[in-house]
Amino acid sequence: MLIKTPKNCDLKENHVTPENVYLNRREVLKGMGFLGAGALLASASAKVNANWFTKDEPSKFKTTALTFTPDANSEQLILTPESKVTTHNNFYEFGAQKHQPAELSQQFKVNPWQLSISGECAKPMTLDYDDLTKMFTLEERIYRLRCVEAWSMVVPWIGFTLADLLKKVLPNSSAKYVVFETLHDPEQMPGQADRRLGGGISYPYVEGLRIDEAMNPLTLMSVGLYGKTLPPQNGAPIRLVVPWKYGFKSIKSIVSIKLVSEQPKTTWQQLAPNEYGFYANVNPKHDHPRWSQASERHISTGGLFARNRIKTLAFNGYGEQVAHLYKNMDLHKFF
Ligand SMILES: Nc1nc2c(c(=O)[nH]1)N[C@H]1C(S)=C(S)[C@@H](COP(=O)(O)O)O[C@H]1N2
Ligand SMILES: [Mo]
Repeated sequence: MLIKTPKNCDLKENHVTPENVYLNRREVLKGMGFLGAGALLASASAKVNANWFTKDEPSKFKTTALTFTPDANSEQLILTPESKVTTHNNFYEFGAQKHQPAELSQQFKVNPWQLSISGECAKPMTLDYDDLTKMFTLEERIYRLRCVEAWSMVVPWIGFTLADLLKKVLPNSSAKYVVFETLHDPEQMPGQADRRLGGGISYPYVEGLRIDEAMNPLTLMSVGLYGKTLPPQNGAPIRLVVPWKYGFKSIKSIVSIKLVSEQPKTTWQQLAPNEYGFYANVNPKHDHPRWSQASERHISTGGLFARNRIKTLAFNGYGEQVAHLYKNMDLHKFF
């Protein structure tokens, strides 16, 4: 695998180690007598105690290894540690705080799964769970991910292009836009059952692309990251990744893809149309009404006290591949 990992010595232990591993390690040390009663009391939170006194760990979602072609063009990008990619998430269906999706999604059922591709096309179809990883040759794509909240990561996704998928259903000439929908299942997704936990969004989460954006070779349907199937918090079993747009376009846990003739109303645009546009192209020159988009906090190496402030790039650095899609458009009007 052609994956560049940051040097561990740059990072604080509790920064790079998933929390359950971190806590287990403490348990081992305690068992060996390295941590005395003082240490035990000092960190006595309910959660840690539960881990120490009962042997049953909260059962964790199981991912499986994938076979894929490594990213041949991995550039100079340093990957964000896997433990950050899978614990600092936006997935409001599992809670609107960054740590909640990883905590509240581990029982999420992804198999069986059905993804329908329908609408303005000659051959609509439905994929089941096995199709998602078996229908196409999987490839790795190392992409920058830029959230509209002005933080960013670098993630080694695995998947296939949306173009390859759409070609299978034979879109017709009325297919001008593509609409995506996330699963709606309040029993499994606590943020859909509790408006406060779910950040006040009305579900299902909906996103959309123009057909030429959807067909661009950068636009990825991702089924994995870091060599394995996606964990639920990152959008298992299949999610979109559009690297030149703000992260909210990259909709997770998709059950429906529909080819349509009209521009769809998308979740964030409907919630606050003056703050979140349909296009949502990363643009350092177009500020969010409540904050600047000129720079971003990069989540990678550097530990807790590093500033990690970097300049935001137009189209998140992918202008060469996508700027032509917006040639005659006013990017302040169509933000
Ligand atoms: N269904 C759904 N998809 C979603 C979101 C969400 O809340 N629900 N959040 C979006 C936002 S704001 C971002 S930044 C990315 C984050 O993806 P990651 O958690 O894998 O980094 O997912 C996007 N996809
Ligand atoms: Mo985001």
